[in-house]
Amino acid sequence: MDVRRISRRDALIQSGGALAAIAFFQSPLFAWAGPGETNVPFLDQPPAPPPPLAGLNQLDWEAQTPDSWITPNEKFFRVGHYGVPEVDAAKWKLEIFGLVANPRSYDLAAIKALPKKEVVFTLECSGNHGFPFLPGAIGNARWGGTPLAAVLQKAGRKPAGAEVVFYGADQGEEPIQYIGGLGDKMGEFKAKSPFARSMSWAEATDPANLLCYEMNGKPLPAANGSPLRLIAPRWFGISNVKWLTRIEVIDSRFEGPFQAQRYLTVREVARPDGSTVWTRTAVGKSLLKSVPAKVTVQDGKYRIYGAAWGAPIARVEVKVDDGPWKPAVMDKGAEHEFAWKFWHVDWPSPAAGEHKITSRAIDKAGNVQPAQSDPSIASKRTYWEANGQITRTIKIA
Ligand SMILES: Nc1nc2c(c(=O)[nH]1)N[C@H]1C(S)=C(S)[C@@H](COP(=O)(O)O)O[C@H]1N2
Ligand SMILES: [Mo]
Repeated sequence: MDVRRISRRDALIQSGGALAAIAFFQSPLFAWAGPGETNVPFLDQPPAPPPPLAGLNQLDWEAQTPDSWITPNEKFFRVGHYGVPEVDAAKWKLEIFGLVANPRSYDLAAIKALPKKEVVFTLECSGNHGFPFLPGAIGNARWGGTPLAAVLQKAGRKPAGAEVVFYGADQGEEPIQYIGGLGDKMGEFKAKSPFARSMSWAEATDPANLLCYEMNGKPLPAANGSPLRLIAPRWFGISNVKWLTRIEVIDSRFEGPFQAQRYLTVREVARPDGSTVWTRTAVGKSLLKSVPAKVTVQDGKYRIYGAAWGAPIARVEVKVDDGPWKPAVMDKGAEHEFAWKFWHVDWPSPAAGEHKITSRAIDKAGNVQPAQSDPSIASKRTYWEANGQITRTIKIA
């Protein structure tokens, strides 16, 4: 049996002996702090989020342990723009309609009767690290459901069908601006709007996408979208529509508020002549990213642990203060395309005093996670898509 492919908990059950468990726990394959290692807390602790965001249930990077590669359901972050809607699973239906040859609706039993597939995927909110109070809107789970592509193909796209819209059961009031008529002033009214996001037909039929009803082997929790959500492993959290009730195929781009209004990245981009031009682009696909998660000490020897995700990760490098970039040891996750990778670097004997620790991920295409000074980050005037390199500060006694 290949021990690298089973979780520590499985190993404990299968080994059935405390000695084996201890040996396993100390194995270098399971980094992220074994017994004897003590946390050295970062000096730059995040401030508390504003009250409306208090229920986010953020990941605490410094509390991660050897078991933390999978985030337990009760520790998984939660974002719901309109709160958690009440959905009665017994009456719930998923409707597939619009520009399809065979519109139909599924109840939960019909969805569960379809072929089952699982994916380990690290879901990150596109606002993560965009604010000082939001460093933990991320988690890694084993999601279970049925491939979306087969359901869409069975519905059959009509020739004019271009875009697939995913509607949640949750809705809220969104402002609509209008001009009443020639010479009239601008006005605004509020309109009920369901949470919705879209993808092109090609993106929606990506074999990675799941109609998901299970999270880490348990029924999907209400806060995470039960009875059914979209899991779209190449995308930021926002596209992973929860409480899914309707899928509509339309002939033009979808312009709902979470697609075309609220989730835009605005940049002030420098032009060669010294002027700037303001751009707006949609937030959607995940971006290459890493963080230094925690520092530990054991017998005077320090170690930096972290994670990397958002693109196919090739390697991670770590820099202390203005020193050289040093390669990290990749510990866990390599075999899971869409899951975060855990890594560590030894920091044998740091000098006493304050230090800055920065990590950067490099993907398989050779792209490097941008520095904060990189134009893609420095020109940003909104907080989404904050995938710039992250620096943490620590004091060594
Ligand atoms: N229906 C619906 N789906 C939604 C949202 C929402 O408000 N309503 N929020 C999105 C955002 S912004 C994120 S980050 C993820 C969070 O998923 P989680 O709550 O399971 O962590 O759900 C996404 N799906
Ligand atoms: Mo999000």
